[in-house]
Formats: sequence, C-alpha cells, structure tokens
Amino acid sequence: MLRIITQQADVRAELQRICDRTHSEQVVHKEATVREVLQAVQRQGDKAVLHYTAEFDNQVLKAPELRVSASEIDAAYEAVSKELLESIRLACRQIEAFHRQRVPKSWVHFGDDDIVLGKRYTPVDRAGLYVPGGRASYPSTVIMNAIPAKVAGVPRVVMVTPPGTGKGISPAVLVAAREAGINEIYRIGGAQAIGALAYGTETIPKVDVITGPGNIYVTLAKKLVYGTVGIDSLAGPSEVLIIADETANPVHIAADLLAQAEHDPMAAAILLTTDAKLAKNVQVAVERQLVDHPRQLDTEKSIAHYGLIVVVESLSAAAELSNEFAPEHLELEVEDPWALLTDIRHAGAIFLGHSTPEAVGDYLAGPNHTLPTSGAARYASALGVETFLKHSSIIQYSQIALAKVAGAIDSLATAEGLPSHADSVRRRVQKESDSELDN
Ligand code: HSO
Ligand code: ZN
Repeated sequence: MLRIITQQADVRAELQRICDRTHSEQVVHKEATVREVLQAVQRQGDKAVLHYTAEFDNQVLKAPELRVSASEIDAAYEAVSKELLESIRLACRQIEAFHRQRVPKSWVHFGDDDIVLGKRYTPVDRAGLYVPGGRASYPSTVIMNAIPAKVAGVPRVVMVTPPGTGKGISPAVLVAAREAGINEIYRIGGAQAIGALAYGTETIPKVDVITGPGNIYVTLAKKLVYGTVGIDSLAGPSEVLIIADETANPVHIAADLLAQAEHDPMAAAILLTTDAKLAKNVQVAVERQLVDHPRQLDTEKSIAHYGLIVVVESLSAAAELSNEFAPEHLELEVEDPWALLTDIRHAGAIFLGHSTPEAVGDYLAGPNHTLPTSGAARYASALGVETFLKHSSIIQYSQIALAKVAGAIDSLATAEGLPSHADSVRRRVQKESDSELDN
C-alpha cells in the first residue's frame, strides 16, 4: 500500500530516508570483491575477464568469442519487429537532434596588445558504454549513451554488455547499438567489464571515458577506476517526484508512479499534492493498477518501501521539499507548471503539465534519460555531449603584452620562491640579448 502522510513533522525525515536508500546496502565486502576483480583484470587481461565471465555469468568463452560478430547483429534485426525498429529510429533521430543543439563551440577572443584567449573543445579518443543485462537491459539506454558520444565526435566508441544466459544479448540492444552507430560490442559485464575498459586487455581496448548504468558491482567498479579513466556518474536506482494540484488526473499520476517503481525494487516514487482527495484517489488507483502487473513483486516492493504521498499546504511548500530532495525526475502536474517552475532549483529532468509523462523523456523526447540520482541533481546534470568532450585553454601573448605583465609575474614568482618562473618571462622581455648563448 502506498502510504499517505499529512503530518508535516515526519515529511523531511521520510524524504531523507528515501534519498539515502542505497547507503544501507552491504557495500564494504562487495567493494573488496570488486577490487580483487579489477586487480586481476589489470594484471592478467583477457585471462581474468574470461575467468570471471565463467564464474559470474556462467559462460565459458574463448577470447575471440568476446566480440559480437557482424552476422550476430544482422541476425538481431530478424528478431525485432518492424514497429520496434521504426521506434528505435525515431528515438535516434530526436535524441540526435536535441544533442546537436548542445555541442559547445570552441572560441577565441582577440584582446588588446594582440592577446588571444580561448577554449578549444576536443572529444576523447575512445569511449566505453556499459549496458546492463537482465532486468535493466534497455535499448533506450544504448541510444542515450551512444548518440552523445557520436555527436561529440568520439572516433572509437565501444559497448560492453553481459553475455546473457541462454538467449544471449537482447536483439533490441544490438539493433539499437547499430542504429546509434556502434559496431564494436563485447559480451562482458560486471566489474570485469569496467576493469577491461579502464586498463585494456589483449581484446578489449582501453578507453578514456566509461558511461552507462549498472548494478552495485558495476557502480563500485566505476568509482574505483575513476582517475584512470573518466566516468559519467555513479547512477543509483531511479526516482520520480510528482507535484500535483487538484487539476491532476489520479489515474495518470498512479501510472507515472508505477512507471518508476517497476524499474527496480529500490526505485522511489513520491507524490507531493495540495489536494487530500487526489492523494486518496491516487492511493486507490495504484492498488488497482498493481493487480496483475507483470512485474508485480518488484513494483510492490518499491511502492511499499520507497513510495510516498505527502499532502502539503501549498505548491511553494512542495517546491521547497522537492528542492531538498533534488529528484532525478520531477513532474509538475499542476494548472500552471511554468509558474511553479520558477520555484524549482534542483532536478535532473522536469516534465511540465498534464500531457508530459516521464516516459516521453525516457524514450524519445530528445533530452538524455541518464540523470543524476540520490540527490546528485543538487550539483550534477544529465549525461550529454560534454561528457565526451574536454576543453583546452588557448593563450597567446605578444612581446608587448608580455612586457606589460612581466613585473607582476616577477613579484608572484618571487613570492612563491620559483625563480625560473620569473626568469622565463624576464629573459623574453629584457633588452640585452641572452648572454649565456652569446659567450
Ligand atoms: N527511467 C529510467 C530510464 C528508462 N526508462 C529506460 C525506461 N527505459 C531512468 O531515467
Ligand atoms: Zn523509466
């Protein structure tokens, strides 16, 4: 049963408990296992990868079998419906169009005395995308990670995904990869896949950035290899917070809450509403929609542990609670969502009005669905083109410009006890030619 609280004293503690829900996991001994796997992959390369693939994924493979062949991807096209292929293509087009608008431009500024300053953006050489297997094996996630890398101009993008038991890798995932422009795919998962991408093996190339969600082992591995490579973020279980007034439809709100809960038993689904009647109706609608739900068990768990309805005094009180929670997804199911938007400061993605369920953004609106979770929206943003880019600062000084600042650099360098710093400037601006070479 989805709980309703009206007692304002309990609200903040409850929201904090939900926000911190991943902290309670038994992380410590898992971290030791992950360290061991990473070290083995770093030292033994393919041999360790194959060993852990047999141990954790029950697949006994030889190194040449790690790479998914072109004919296997061809065959995947036979296994997906025409409708699904068309939908994947529509999503690719829209997501690409959105991400193209966000490519940062290199710039230079020509100042006085021929000083040139600027920033030059360049992509990483290689990117590695992790795509989970099992319950969370989504073609949409392939597209959301691959397209920004491609738009950023990354020359080599590789994908890793667990080999799958029995049926192998999901055909929809393979089709999505090719549609998004990825043809280098390896069947490995877990911490061993992250290790292979971070350190490189005989078969798997070492990359510069690893992106994509995964289970707790993958997330810990990404945390541990950070520094050797860049990463997108440490994604936790998905969450939605909905702010609704009396104009919202309770059946739609219930569906949106369940759309989040069905992802994971640890997903969070929260409704803040000014209308007590709506709260009750949503509670009833959730119960009804859970009957015969194909993912009933996990969805019920999520609703029972991390589902919550709060009746609030005003929309501005709701906005303040939402800002403290900093949700991954925020729906504004109110009469004037644009007015409420001005009160919102922290959220990964914001869905406005009664016809914009989160699912639109999950699949094809264009913005990325890889978003900051567990309160990270207070300081972080969606995965994007910039995840695969870095910028170099550009600086050029003329002789005149250098002469003007030589004194200031001299004082700073002297204060820091770094005489060669001062010297490197003085020698360029002093009138007499360099005596050491003259002699
Ligand atoms: N809501 C998930 C993304 C997703 N939904 C994939 C469906 N498929 C995290 O933003
Ligand atoms: Zn979703």
